[in-house]
Amino acid sequence: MTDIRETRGFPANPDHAPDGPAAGAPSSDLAMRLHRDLDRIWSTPPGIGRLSAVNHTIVGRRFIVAAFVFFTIGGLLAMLIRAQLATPHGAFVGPELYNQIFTMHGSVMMFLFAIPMFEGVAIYMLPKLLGARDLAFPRLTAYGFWCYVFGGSILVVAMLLGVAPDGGWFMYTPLSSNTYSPGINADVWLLGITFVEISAICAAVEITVTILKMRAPGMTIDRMPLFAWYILVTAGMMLAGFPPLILGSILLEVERAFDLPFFDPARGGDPLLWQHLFWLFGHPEVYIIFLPGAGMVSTILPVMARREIVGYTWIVVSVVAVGFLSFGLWVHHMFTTGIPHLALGFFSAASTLVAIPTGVQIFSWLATLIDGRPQWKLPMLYLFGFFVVFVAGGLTGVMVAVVPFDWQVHDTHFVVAHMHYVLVGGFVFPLLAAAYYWLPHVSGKVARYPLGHAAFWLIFIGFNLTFFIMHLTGLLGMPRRVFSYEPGWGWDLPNLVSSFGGFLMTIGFALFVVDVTLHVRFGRTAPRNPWGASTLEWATATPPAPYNFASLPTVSGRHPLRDAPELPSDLAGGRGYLGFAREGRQETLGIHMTAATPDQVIVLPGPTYLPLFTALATGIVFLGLLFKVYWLVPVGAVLMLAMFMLWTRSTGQRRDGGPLPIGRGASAPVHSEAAGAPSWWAMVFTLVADGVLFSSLAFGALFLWVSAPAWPPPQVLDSGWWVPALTVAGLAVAAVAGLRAVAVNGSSGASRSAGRDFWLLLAAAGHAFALAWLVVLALGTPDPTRHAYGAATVALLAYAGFHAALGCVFALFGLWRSRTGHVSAARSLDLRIGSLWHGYTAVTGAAGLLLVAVLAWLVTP
Ligand code: HEM
Ligand SMILES: [Cu+2]
Repeated sequence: MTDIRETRGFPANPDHAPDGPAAGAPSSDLAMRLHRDLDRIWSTPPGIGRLSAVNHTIVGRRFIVAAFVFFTIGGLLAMLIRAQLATPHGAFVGPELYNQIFTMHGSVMMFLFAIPMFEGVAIYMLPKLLGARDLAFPRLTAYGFWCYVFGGSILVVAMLLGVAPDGGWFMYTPLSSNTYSPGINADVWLLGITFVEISAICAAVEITVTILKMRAPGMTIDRMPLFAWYILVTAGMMLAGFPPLILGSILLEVERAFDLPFFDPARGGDPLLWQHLFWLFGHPEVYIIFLPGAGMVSTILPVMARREIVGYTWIVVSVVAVGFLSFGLWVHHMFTTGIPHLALGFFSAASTLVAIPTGVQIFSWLATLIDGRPQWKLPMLYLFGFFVVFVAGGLTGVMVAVVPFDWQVHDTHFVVAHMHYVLVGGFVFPLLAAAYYWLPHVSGKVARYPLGHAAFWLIFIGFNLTFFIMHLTGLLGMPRRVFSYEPGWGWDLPNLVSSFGGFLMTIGFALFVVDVTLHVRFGRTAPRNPWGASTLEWATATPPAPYNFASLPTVSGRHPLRDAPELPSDLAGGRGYLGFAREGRQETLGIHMTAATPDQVIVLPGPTYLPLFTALATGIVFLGLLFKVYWLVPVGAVLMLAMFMLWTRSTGQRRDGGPLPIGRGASAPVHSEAAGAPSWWAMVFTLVADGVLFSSLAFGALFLWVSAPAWPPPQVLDSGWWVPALTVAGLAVAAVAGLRAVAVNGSSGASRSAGRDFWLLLAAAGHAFALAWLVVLALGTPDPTRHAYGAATVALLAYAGFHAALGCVFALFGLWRSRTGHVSAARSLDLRIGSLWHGYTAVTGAAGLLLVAVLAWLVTP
């Protein structure tokens, strides 16, 4: 309660706030003027200008709508599948088209619906839940959105042209290699999905930084809303889970385009490497989809049960545990590939183990319901659906974790049933609950007609009809991914029932769409906080203003709105932090990660077309690769780089500001003068993801050496020791020079700027020097198309080369920023970010070269 006593009585506008309303006016006028000023500063231009939107509320909504459109496309494809399988000898589509349909259904649902939908909800909700005005990197939000839409469009357009991917959503080699998939279909998948993954990585970095650095003052991590915990863990898993897939896709595309045989067993490659890389991503992926769903359950259920969640700490611990455990399970998708018995036993046991933390959450939810006073409102109904469906899916999950059982049902419709029970149960039902729970927030309205109930029963009954029966169809031996079957095998009736159920479910979803449309068009005005929730998103106006809060809250517990019911009006009255408009800048607060005290004013960029143009440039790169017009690739890449440079023109300051008043008698420096600025952390987390990519590559090289047939290679790289040594020396010089530049920049003295510029130039030179030697090494590598050894070596060298080249850019960028006055002793952010890159490049470069040397030594006869 203390926070609100502090809040009350604070002037809406501290005198020192530069262009706030004048002191002395009546307080409601002050508040009105504040809202007007903030509105002007934070608004997105109308008309065509909407393409320049970077605001999280707008872009989050766009993500959600786009993901729903893709869900509809995936759903229509599912209906085609069910129409085809409804009767034996179905005649809707032939085998080729059927392959495309189920591949696109799976890929669209996983990559273009589930992940972006969760990103959209997180992007829309997080700042509001945490008490901030936007995410850490609004332009990155928008860039991610465009990458997602463009990448997804490539897939959909390919489908309309009849060249959609057709190798299944997990694209196993050798089926997806050139020999068996000669057309463009597989390339569409590899490039389209990688394009979309860029947006996933952007979102993961930005979500992580936002949660760690931009919570409301006082919101220590043990006071964070559970949804933020789930999203934080999910984002961390994306940083570690997506890089293996991105790497795998790049390697497979390189194999397809340039014949480097990473996955070709005749030339030292191994198709199992693809399976490892894919499932290193793929298994965490199912938790990346489930955890946000569970986060929605943990948010909505206590409100519906009118009781605080039971076992907050237990839930947090189990979510973190799931995050870690899920990376040790991937091999359970490969039980039938002939792996050693010991590994079978280990991964089988580990797989049943995840049932424990998942069980902990289920019991917490049940305890909350039992001990609370649940109300049967619409979101609760969908939560009920979640419980039934998800628990059933969990049970069949334990069944398929048992190896002998899995051997029986592998690749049958039993697995299709299991997978949909967990995915639809774990994500779609919570999502529908969340839709009804948060719709009043998005639209400011409550529904007039009770269509949501009818939709629920249609979806729930339809779903179980479709998929419960499918367990049986699977046990009767019907394989998945077959387009037709013979009558009289006992599969006729169950398939017909499944298809009937599928159409029932579709009618349910259609009703949901109708309901939401009616709600938005004709709903009644919602009361503030209609469910009586205690989290901060309900402290905003509904629908929310683009700045969310006219001033920023302080929290002193897990239930800010319950502890201080007057908080919304206090914030709207400008009596929290930053309750003023300063120099027309979009400002929000950054906090110390653990102490949760304000430690910086984060200045955010406004609307701009640059994210859209950058995504278009990225699209040029991908289209160049897809259509094998390779000269387009560097053109697009240079354009991209130039755009990113333009982004930075409006970033940072050209003068030292010192501590700025932030209201409530406190002050903090602007982020470019703070030690732990969001962009510094963003670089750290980007490098974490990058490090996982490097480790996956190293794993791949060693895996091929250990397991692939046709080793050792006929020839090895014979470079002597001094070329690698010179390369590492160049990278080391760059890293040290980067550190020196930061140190000299922070010193006082006449030669400060000259010294800094010298070190930056030296860093660039070090990278260039290393890059030249890396090229020499690559040219000396035995023909990479002849054996996977050469291919792996070239891949390792290319990785180091790419980083050295960008290192050069970073160093020169630092120099440019220094010359344009963006760098001072107090403002060293650009140099420190560069220095992180230089250090990372030196470490991975040295490790990569060591691996190249070791590999050469190991395989020398
Ligand atoms: C809307 C209701 C849905 C229906 C009726 C449906 C139906 C099906 C069917 C019949 C298959 C098997 C195709 C075959 O093996 O021949 C399938 C595969 C699949 N579904 Fe769904 N599905 C639905 C929703 C979803 C959702 C929401 C997701 C994910 C979030 C999803 C993910 C997948 C995946 C990953 C596959 C495997 C594709 C492959 O074998 O490559 N489905 N679906
Ligand atoms: Cu798995």
